[in-house]
Amino acid sequence: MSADIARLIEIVGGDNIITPNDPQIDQYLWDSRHYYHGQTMAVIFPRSVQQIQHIIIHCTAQNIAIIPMGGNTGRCAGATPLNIAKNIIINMRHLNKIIAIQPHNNSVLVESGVILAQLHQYVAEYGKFFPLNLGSAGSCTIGGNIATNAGGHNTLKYGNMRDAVLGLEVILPNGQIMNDCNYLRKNNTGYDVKQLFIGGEGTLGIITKAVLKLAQMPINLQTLLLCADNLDKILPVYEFIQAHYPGQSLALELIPRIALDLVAKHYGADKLPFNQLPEWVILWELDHNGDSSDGLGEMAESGLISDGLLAQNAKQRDNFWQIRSLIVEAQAREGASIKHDIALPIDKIPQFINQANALLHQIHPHIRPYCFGHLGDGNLHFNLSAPLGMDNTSFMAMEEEIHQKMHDITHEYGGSFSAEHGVGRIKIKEMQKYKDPVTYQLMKNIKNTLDPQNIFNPAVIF
Ligand code: FAD
Ligand code: 2HG
Ligand code: ZN
Repeated sequence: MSADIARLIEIVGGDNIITPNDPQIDQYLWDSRHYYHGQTMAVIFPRSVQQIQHIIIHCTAQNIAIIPMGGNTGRCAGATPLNIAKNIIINMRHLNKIIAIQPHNNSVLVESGVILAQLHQYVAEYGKFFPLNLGSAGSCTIGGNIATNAGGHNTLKYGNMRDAVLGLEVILPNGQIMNDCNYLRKNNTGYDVKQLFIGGEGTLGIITKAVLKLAQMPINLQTLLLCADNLDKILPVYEFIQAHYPGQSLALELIPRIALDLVAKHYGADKLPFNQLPEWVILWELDHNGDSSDGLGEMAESGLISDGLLAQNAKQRDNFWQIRSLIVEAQAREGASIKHDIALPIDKIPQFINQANALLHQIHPHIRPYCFGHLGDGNLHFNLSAPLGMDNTSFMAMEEEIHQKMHDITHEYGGSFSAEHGVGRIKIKEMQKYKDPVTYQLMKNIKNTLDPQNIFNPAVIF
């Protein structure tokens, strides 16, 4: 056993570490899509902040890279140790206590290994609502949500994870603990340093605790599927909803027919509540003190939608949401996919989709584009599956060219090559190409100041 492993065992105990001779280790070496595979000296499961502090001090002294890991559901291989000689993974799953809720302050203090869905359940018992919601809620952690500044379904009304964070505790690369567990809504006391760790993708330290903002539980939640015959209807529907239900929409999710076909193919046509599949569906969820079927009627009469369904009960609501979340799984069943997680000005979305589809058609006429996502905040998941009959390797050989072309036009539209999933280890080239150079240099300066040895998540973001 190496001296490093002996020291790490001394810190956390032999039961809280796994090393490469243990076959269990493999699950921690893959990214969530099972595309990227890394190597590590050890996966460590600390049980206290002090243990993490000691691990960091040891790793900094010995130049061992540290990869923070939450639920390992991230989409950019940010928690996967690729091509790094000496590294350990710190998995946060044991730091999973909800420490205290302050119902009158609408806030909650949690350890960063708390699973998102557990927080949802816990605060619901107090009549409170934690708005961040993602398809991975059952396994992603609050620390991972903060480190990626996760977005998800409810950004339209509540913003990203950043908007939910009041305070943080972070252990820095030099082993110091930054205690900024602030509960205040107003606190103008110089630079808001915690913002660096939100969306920092584990490159500047480990988030150990967070104070999060809660909302009141929506009491009149209504969930609808709106069917549109063509892409030109999408913006008018969006505008109608914003004008007639101002501030009430939580989610507006876009689903193309090709994705519905895929859900039917893999999970059965009975998952879909339509007689005939519409070209486009908008999944709309709102908190509205009235009957939103009035709006449905108006949209249908004015020709904006061809049909619309209002969920009549919780089971039907779950079914509507299941259709949306099954798209990701159904596409995985089709084999390799080339993914784009892009943000666009909302009013440019239909034009962008048409142009991107034309471009993809030129690259290969039979690429299957599954363009779905968070219409409400302008975030498309423009994910591609291989032409039928093409093997994964030949398809993935086109990945770089396709990424370049798709991200170039995204940039031309004033968009971003990463809306909510981050940069991780897989969008480094895009960072160099599209990020404003002065901002990029400032980011590097910050990294060098906080982590001069490049211990934390080397080769993530930069
Ligand atoms: P991990 O994957 O473990 O880590 C992600 C990054 O954060 C890594 O760089 C890691 O080093 C760092 N990190 C993790 N914990 C810490 C910590 N305590 N301190 C410092 N750094 C840390 N994302 C969205 O934004 N919106 C969606 O709608 C969405 N839907 C998804 C649906 C599915 C089915 C899946 C599989 C993923 C989805 N994701 C989505 C991506 C992913 O779930 C989020 O990025 C999530 O926030 C990652 O949390 P995690 O705990 O799994 O983090
Ligand atoms: C979603 O919105 C997620 O479903 C995942 O962000 C998308 O894996 C994906 O491409
Ligand atoms: Zn998403």
